[in-house]
Amino acid sequence: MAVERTLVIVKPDAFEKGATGKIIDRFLEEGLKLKALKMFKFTKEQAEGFYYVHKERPFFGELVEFMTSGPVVAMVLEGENAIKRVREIIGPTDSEEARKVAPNSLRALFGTDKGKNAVHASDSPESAQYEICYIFSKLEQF
Ligand code: 3AN
Repeated sequence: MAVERTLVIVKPDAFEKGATGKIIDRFLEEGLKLKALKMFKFTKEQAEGFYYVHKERPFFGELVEFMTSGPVVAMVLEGENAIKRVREIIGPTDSEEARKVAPNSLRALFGTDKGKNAVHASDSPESAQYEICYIFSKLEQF
């Protein structure tokens, strides 16, 4: 299995709840290594660029509005099979479903519904590469 890097964002809802530390700690406890970390607030244009693959989806406007509603904390995590492992740790997109099928997942613990779901994580090697380069410069990655 290959060592991979993936991008995670603590979304504005989880940041506002004060869950950032618990979320980072969960990834570290699961054996992932922290390779980059920063806090910022997306502008509308930056959020639209980050989520460009979803621009035709009906919820795109809502998604951009939510992601620009407050500060976020982004990080790069590294480990064996990290992209799939991190997706398992965060759980299904809809936090209500996550509470039924994966009650210990981060979206079950800290999210509300499909939109306000606490955590973003890259879903493929291609999206991980795009998202890491979008948020972090080479100098900010270890
Ligand atoms: P995931 O983040 O689990 O890969 P996607 O790719 O289906 O989920 O959706 C991207 C993001 O768009 C999700 N993280 C979620 O915040 C938001 N989203 C998905 N479906 C909806 C929806 N029906 N209403 C509002 N926001 C949604």
